[in-house]
Amino acid sequence: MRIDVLSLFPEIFSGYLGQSLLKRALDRGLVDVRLHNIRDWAEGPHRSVDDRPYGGGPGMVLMVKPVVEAVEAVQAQAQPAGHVVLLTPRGRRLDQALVESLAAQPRLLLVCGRYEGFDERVSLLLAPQEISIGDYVLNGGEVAAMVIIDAVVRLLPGVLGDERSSRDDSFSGEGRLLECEQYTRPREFRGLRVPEVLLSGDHQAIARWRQERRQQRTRQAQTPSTQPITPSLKGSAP
Ligand code: 6GU
Repeated sequence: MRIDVLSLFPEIFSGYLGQSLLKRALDRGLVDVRLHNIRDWAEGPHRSVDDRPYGGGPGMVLMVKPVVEAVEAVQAQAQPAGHVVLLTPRGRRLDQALVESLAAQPRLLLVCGRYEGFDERVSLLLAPQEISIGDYVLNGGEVAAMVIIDAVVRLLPGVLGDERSSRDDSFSGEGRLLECEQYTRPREFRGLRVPEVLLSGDHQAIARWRQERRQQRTRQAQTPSTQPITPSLKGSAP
């Protein structure tokens, strides 16, 4: 997959892309991420990318010309054309189903806004998919684009060592249940013991227990409550 990122602050991405799973995926050629600075398509002595809104009001608006011309120039750099995504708080809320549909694209073009938003003609001309990562306002789309890159890349074939681990993730697959709790050594820490069933070697019983826990955790996450979603580990086994 190729991912083109268009931003006024492309440097924001390098640190994150240079670490861990994303770095490994890039090094192995499983994904090709290209960063582009929208300001490279700005004109005039000040290379302006934003201006005051017509009709007045606070803040600045991203200008249509540099954004649209940047997208067109970046599209022309490679085949096939990228699926254009505009990161904006007014977009469709990101969830795992949307991440899966993005991961099925051969190429993505992620356009990050800053300031009070894009000139509306960006949407009219590019007909992008508009995506938000939640109901709160960020200073720009860069962190949202990184969220998308992170969530998409781990679904690409070969990125995770074990293909089962993304299938079993929270929100994935049948019913989109949360993951169940997990434990590793030691068997007991500060009086908290690993549930006995996980030590039993009875694979059917373990699978049954895990499925029950996934269902229970999902139900509890959907119910507003201050209760912990982990059962008490003190005392006897469940
Ligand atoms: Cl994609 N952009 C901005 N600026 N704020 C957001 C967002 C995106 N998603 C949630 N809040």
